[in-house]
Amino acid sequence: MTARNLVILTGAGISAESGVPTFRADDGLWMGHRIEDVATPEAFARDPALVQDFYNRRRRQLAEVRPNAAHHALADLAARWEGDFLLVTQNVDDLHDRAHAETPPAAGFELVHMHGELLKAHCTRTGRVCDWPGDLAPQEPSPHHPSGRLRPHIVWFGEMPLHMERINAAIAACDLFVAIGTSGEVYPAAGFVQQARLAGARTVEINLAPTSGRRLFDEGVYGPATQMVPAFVHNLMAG
Ligand code: BV8
Repeated sequence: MTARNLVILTGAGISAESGVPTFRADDGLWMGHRIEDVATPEAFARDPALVQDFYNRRRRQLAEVRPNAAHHALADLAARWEGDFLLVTQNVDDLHDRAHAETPPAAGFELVHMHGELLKAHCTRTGRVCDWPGDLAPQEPSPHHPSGRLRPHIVWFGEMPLHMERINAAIAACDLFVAIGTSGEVYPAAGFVQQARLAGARTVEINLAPTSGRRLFDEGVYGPATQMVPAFVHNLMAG
């Protein structure tokens, strides 16, 4: 079967070899923090300085990392794919964006950050999003509302992910769904593969090692993303 409509979901594993730490270190901490202490609205209300500092450090780190061969392979695929191709990333880094800027995609391609973006902030009163490459102060005044503050444009636990209608529609119409570098621990992203199966799509998991959701995929490809993704893209384009 030649695939026409493609949905690829990426997670922290695709950025790991660029030097961006994944979320679940062995001790279950996230860069030394418990998730509930840095990635929830309650954490931000309780300790805005801690949360802003956590994201400021990660935002500054983007200047030191670059897209890797896996990001570039997906950009090559996006440039050559003749059908629809939605790339859904859970990552808040800009490595996919930079790879596609270097290799402009074909018309049927779209990239969405379902958990937000480190290089953006939004107003706590209006929700308006703005580019923000620098640090955010604990009580960063918002340019969009006199009593608003700027917070990281990040989807925290308990908040609704972004672009869900677009994502659900693309999965319902896809004939190939590929998950790359994600542990499948976080919902609703972890449920996308079941939606793709219901849509009749072929499903592939590409990861360093089999995940707990392995049995949900028709096919598993295991090894470092910088080796597995270019090979997968080559085979896919070879038909
Ligand atoms: C919501 C931004 C509802 C923060 C993130 C059931 C249904 C719905 C919700 C829930 C549910 N059960 C529980 C929930 C609640 C919760 C949830 O899923 N909790 C988990 C902990 C159980 N979900 C939510 O809260 C979501 N919101 O459901 O809202 C709602 C409904 C109505 C109204 C309002 C709300 C929001 C979730 C988003 C949270 N924000 N990110 C930030 O980045 O700072 S999630 C964050 O963690 C990441 O974005 C990412 O998505 C996730 C980490 O997952 P991965 O990317 O997979 O990374 P991980 O480290 O886990 O795995 C890395 C993988 O890479 C591994 O498999 C590893 O083997 C592999 N790897 C490593 N190196 C390599 C490699 N692979 C290849 N090559 C390598 N070199």
